[in-house]
Amino acid sequence: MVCSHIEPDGDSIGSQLAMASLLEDMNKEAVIVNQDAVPCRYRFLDPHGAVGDKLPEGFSPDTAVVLDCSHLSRLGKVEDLIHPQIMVITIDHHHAVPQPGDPAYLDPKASSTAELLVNLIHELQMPMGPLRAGQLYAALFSDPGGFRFPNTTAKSLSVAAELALEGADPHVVAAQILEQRTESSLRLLSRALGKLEMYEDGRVVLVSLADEDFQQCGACAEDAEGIVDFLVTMRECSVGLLLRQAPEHIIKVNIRTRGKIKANRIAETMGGGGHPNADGYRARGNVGQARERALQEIRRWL
Ligand SMILES: [Mn+2]
Repeated sequence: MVCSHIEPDGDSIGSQLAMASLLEDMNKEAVIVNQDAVPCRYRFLDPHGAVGDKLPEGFSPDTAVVLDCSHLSRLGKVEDLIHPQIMVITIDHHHAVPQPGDPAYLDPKASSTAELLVNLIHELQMPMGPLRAGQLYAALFSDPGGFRFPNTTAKSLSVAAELALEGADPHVVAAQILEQRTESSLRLLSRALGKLEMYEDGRVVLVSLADEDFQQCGACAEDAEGIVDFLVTMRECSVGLLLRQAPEHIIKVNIRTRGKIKANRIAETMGGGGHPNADGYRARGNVGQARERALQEIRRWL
């Protein structure tokens, strides 16, 4: 089984699809399992619905390939499928915690998990092929925010060029990932921009969205994607924060940062921890409490 973190992103989905097809080419039966569904913007990568949320009846994996996931707890419910007798292969570009005694391929200097998979394909002397090239290109493109974040490196761009030569279409991938907004997501963005809160002379820009904001825009949770990225484009801003009410007194906090301040440093102390520029965590309580705690933590790092 090939699994990745809760709320999977482009690097998760693209890398998982490429890994599963690689395993199949090696005559291994591979199933992709994630707790959460493929976000709309990455569904073009999985037209046949290969990414599932449970194992098929009678399928008992002997190996779990865990991609782009810094800790098994980040698998959510999928962690329960990993019995002690299952070998866990960890492949990640975060500071991941591998299972003791099990194989791992970790490189925190790599731009993305996809970049590591390209290296692995070379090492195994397996063919790339246009399908895998497209999946891996999408992952490689999306993790550094469309080649904008600091993890955009000469190496990742040269891997991107290689994947384009192998048949990935950069224009199609960018258009699918960045230019497929729904009306409801635009309405939600407009509502969010109407609720801007500035702190620390604009170095922190915050928006909190309640259930009624989503309802009145006809928006779903996924429509909030990209709002926090928009906040951090303001000239003075170092930290963009989006607080979203979720059921059961949970507030989902999304953080984007730029400059010296690191989103994962802020998120780590609150139980998150992942990307240096884009991270998140879940807080208990109401929006006011979540806002205060987040601002308190951010002021330590500003
Ligand atoms: Mn990643």
